[in-house]
Amino acid sequence: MSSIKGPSSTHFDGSNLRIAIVHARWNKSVIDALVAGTINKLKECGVKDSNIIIQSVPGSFELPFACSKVIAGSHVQASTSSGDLIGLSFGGSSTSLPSTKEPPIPTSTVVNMPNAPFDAVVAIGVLIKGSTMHFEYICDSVSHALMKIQIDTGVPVIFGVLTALTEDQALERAGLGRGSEKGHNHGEDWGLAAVEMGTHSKLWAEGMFI
Ligand code: DLZ
Repeated sequence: MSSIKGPSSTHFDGSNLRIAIVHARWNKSVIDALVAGTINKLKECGVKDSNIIIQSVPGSFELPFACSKVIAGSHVQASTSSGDLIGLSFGGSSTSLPSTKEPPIPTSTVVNMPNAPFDAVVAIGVLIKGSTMHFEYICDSVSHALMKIQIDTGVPVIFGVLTALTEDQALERAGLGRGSEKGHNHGEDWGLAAVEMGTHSKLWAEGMFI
């Protein structure tokens, strides 16, 4: 029997949106699939490659701080006079759980600073319940903090944090199920939600309620 869960479909044009993805690196295979699913949908909605900015942090607990800083930084970028400026490039994004790979070393490069702040941020993390209370504390604090950031900044923060009781649950929510049921990649929903909320937010800020 098909499920009634999930939002009904709509289409929003993301071609003039700038979106940040901030993801944790714990539980890498699941994270990678979710980030890929998010990017696929952003692109399908017309968001340009150059307008998708990806940053990573060690774990989900770091997501609220990172989202807050990334939003603030994009306002600084936007208010900086346009033209080529010296910026920092961080290379590839996803690493492993907790990564044994060296984090990318920022290198100084000439970049064209964009003149628009982020229209939405997608915060992606995968929390899998262990045998301690760690899971409960992180789930609770991260979800509250992400909600507070979007309300305080006025920039939509998409809640891309999976809170799974088992590894199998996490895999299925990224479309990687081990059994015959592969599940659905929730990253796709988050990409669509980012474009929808980014579009709404831009229009609502102008008093347009289409
Ligand atoms: C410590 C920890 C644990 C036990 N589990 C997870 C997890 O399942 N998913 C995740 O994203 N992060 C986990 N972390 C790391 C914390 O989020 C955080 O990075 C560290 O406590 C350092 O602040």
